Amino acid sequence: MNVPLDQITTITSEALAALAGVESIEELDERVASIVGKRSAFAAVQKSFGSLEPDERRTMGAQLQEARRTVEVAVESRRAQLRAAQRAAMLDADRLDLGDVVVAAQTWPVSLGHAGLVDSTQAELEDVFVAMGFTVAEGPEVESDWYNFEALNIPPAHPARGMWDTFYVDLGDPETVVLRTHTSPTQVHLMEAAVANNSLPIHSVAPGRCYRRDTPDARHLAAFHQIEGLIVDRDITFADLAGTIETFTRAYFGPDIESRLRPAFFPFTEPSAEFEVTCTICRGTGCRTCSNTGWIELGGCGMMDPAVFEAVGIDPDVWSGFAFGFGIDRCAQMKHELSDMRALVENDVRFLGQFA
Ligand code: FA5
Repeated sequence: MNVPLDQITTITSEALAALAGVESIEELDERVASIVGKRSAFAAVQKSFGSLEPDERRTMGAQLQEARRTVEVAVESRRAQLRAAQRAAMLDADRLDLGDVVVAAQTWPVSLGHAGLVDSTQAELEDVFVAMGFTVAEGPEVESDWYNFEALNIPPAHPARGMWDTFYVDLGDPETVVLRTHTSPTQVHLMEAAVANNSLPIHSVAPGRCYRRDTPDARHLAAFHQIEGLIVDRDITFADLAGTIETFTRAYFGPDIESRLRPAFFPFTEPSAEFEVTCTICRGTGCRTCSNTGWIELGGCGMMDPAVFEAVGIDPDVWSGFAFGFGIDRCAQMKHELSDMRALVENDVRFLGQFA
């Protein structure tokens, strides 16, 4: 009987049996030295080969190495099995029971989100003007100098440009493309289109975003919204403008809010006025929001200046009209009594949630 060969067979079967009994990767790491490493039966048997004849020692050494490799492969295969089982157990523990989610959704109301206050105010303003016979138009937020200024009777270097602190876009010649500072350039687009399509008169409003290099404060933002109004028709007078603004104020704010028009200057309207309402924060007694005046300016307005009609090819002897531009954010601020306009852009869910 070949004793060393029997020994190798025996220790190999014992090593494989020991491996099969290992239950975890940690246990495998602890026991691997005694199964196949320096403390194993393989190491002991190898030492005993010192007493064999050289030829037999070589043959038995090769057999022992092969047996040890077999066990090493079995160790790695057992390690892979244990890792897969560990991962499956982890996934099982993490599995989400959809039944639980449904129950959670029923007991924990999930908010669906809603339009922001500026969007909903814009929609309300559009509704009021549509009910008054206006159609709703829109214009681009990036404008050429011509639309934002020149066609509105504000030539280059005119001191009135100082009324609007402008963001310029890095396109074309310097300072020829702007982020619109107001919605008034939409007037020019509407009139040009009406002339091109021979579709005068115009009774339109055009809401949209505007940009100014204004420092945000209680009544100002750098990106804000206006709604422009434009009437071009025959025999339009200042009384039509005043009546339109009065009708709008009552429809949007209700009968309790007072409004007034104060003389003002805009290069594209003559005469021009500023439209103000009683400050809803202090009800007219004066506060930080209205700079202690008791009034808040909502917009500008006036009768169309003949120079603007001429710039777009409308005959001022036949047509007359008026325009206005109200701040949408200001309307929201006054309607909902917000002492600081910055609340509209701070994204505080406690604020937003009040307007669901
Ligand atoms: C204008 O922008 C003129 N285009 C209005 C106009 C239109 C006059 C048509 C005549 C005919 P003004 O700069 O005053 O005017 O702005 C009008 C309104 O926009 C202000 O009363 C205010 O309600 C709002 N507004 C202006 N700047 C800001 C700002 N930085 N943040 C929030 N609202 C603003």
